[in-house]
Amino acid sequence: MHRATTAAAAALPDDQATAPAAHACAFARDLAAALSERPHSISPKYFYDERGSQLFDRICELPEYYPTRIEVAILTAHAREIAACMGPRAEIVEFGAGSLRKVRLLLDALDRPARYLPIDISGEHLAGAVAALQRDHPGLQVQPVVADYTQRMLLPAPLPGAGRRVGFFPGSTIGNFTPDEAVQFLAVAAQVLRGGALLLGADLVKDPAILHAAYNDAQGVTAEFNLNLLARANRELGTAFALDQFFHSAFYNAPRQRIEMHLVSRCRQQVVLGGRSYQLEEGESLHTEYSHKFTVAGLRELARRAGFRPGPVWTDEQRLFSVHWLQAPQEGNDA
Ligand code: AVI
Repeated sequence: MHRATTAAAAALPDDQATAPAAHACAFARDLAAALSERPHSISPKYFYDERGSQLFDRICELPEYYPTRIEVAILTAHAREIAACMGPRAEIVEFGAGSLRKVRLLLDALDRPARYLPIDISGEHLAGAVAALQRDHPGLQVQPVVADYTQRMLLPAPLPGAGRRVGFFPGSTIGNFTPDEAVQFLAVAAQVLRGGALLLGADLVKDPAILHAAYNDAQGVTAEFNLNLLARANRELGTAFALDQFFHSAFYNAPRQRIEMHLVSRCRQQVVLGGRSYQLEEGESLHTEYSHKFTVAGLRELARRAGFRPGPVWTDEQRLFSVHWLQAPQEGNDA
């Protein structure tokens, strides 16, 4: 399974990841809808086939793409304080089978972590990584939960003697949702984490030049990542997108506090999908991703609206990125 161990895999559940035919069908349906409607827009979940996940891993290593590096630095610098918030025998619930590198930072600092529950639409892909994790943490149980974490879900009952249940949603994947979707996701998280907390990574509003560089890297990896959506359609759906007839566009929309990624058509062209022809005008774009940026106060307000009580926040010195401790409602509390 391709979305394997990238933080991006945590992004947006690719609902039919386990059934390739059904998956191609959903992709075809959503791409057809995107090409029929104006403005054209498709979910960023379609970035993450095997090639897209590899490209995202490369993005995370780019000098311009600061979020991964800074979040890891924050988690490293504050691991002991975070572990103190979590308490002994904590159970970590990761939304998306994300980067084991990040969860390892927590596990290494925790007092006898009891269980790691990565929630993902596909349960297959953790197998290899899990064995190594268990070797390093012999008391740790790893139990993947196959579910769509944007929907209300049932988690296994806490282990006897387990401590607090803490959700982990790093990478600022929260920013790939619209604000309404973000509140909806947080409300689901608040329910499943009742009595526990959520540790959430959120990218911060900053100098647009830094943001622009992060999404328009000099090596063109982000451009290739964006264009891979069309390459994937050619591979899986038999379209014949001419990749050189599109260009990557990523810009900061300051009033909306978000990076927008688009694929812009260089000319008037026809695209055939499922026996139907769609026309794209010169300069017309297919919107592929939002990456919202937050203020600390704004993120805390979003969390409050979803039922969390915001707690400590950790940031780097330049306030590029933030990690939030959000207290979930108590058991039996309807809030
Ligand atoms: C996965 N997600 C948080 C990344 C982001 O920054 O929004 C995806 C990405 N898109 C372009 N570069 C990275």
